[in-house]
Amino acid sequence: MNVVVFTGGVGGAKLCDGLACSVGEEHLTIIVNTADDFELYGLHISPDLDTVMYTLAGIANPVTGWGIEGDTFNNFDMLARYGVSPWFRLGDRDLATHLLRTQLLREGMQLSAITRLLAQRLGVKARILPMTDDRVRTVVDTDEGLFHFQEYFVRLRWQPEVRSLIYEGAEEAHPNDEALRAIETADTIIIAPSNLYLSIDPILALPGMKDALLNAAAPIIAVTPIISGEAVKGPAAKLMRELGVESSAVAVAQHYADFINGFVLDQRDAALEPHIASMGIGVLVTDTLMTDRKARARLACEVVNFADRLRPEKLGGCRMDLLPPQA
Ligand code: FO1
Repeated sequence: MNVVVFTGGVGGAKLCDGLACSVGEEHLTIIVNTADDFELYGLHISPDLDTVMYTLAGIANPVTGWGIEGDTFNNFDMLARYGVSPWFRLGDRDLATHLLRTQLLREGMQLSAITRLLAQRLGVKARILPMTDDRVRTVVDTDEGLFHFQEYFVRLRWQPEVRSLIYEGAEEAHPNDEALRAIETADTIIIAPSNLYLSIDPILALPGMKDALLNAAAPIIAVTPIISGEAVKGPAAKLMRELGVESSAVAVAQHYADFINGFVLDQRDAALEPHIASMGIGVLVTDTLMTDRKARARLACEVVNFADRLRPEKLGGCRMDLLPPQA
């Protein structure tokens, strides 16, 4: 049972956590967006890689979803004493990740190898794969000018009106080979409830990635990031409206329509099921809000079993009765 997930951001990491509980980390390959990566004080920061890694290691900040639970910000306070207060806050423990990653990159190690090392050291058994080892950066073209992703997302709290998105470097980048092989041999492929433009599209923009999905034997299931026209968290719905797209689950299904076989729709949008089904896409209607770890595992189990129903031959899906008690 090889499950491959495309993810970025906090919402996607929650589903990965649920999948780790329900199908088992050893069966999980997570392909992560790195176009949010960011340099600060000379440190290479990979927020989406760290959010998935910390979440699976059980040390993620449960309130923000990013950074480390219980982390302190003494470094931040000392910077403030120097009259410097960066709008991007790095926790003291979180700093260790950036220091080590940056040092290993400088020594010539690839981001994928570094990620494997850090995840192993945190006891994470799932395979966490950066979408590429090359430099790809999301640039946001807005009514207030061009901004790098973190400036738009954090400093400007995604308020500027977006005209277009550029995935700088995507055309020249090479998709992670291990990710391409994982897609080829997957039993199930899941597009997590991440931001379609900021987390998933940068991965799909890599040469060969979309073809890999189109040629995949596995059923491909997308989980909606939009419920009742709004995002669970973040700018997805606002971006859709600014890019002239209706902010609905139907529009998300349409965005992925050329390569998905199934779509997980939130029960609050059950009325949209016939419209999505009319696109030739299987639809699972369920509660997609992951309010706690049990909800994450339940949703993950439903998604995998939904994929099994869409796949001609049966494969052992996951069973709620097998879930570990702490899930
Ligand atoms: N998001 C914020 O809104 N404010 C921050 O100060 C901030 C710091 C930060 C540090 C490390 C890290 O891995 C993530 C951090 N994030 C912060 C979240 C980050 O902007 C987002 O996780 C992604 O880039 C979007 O998914």
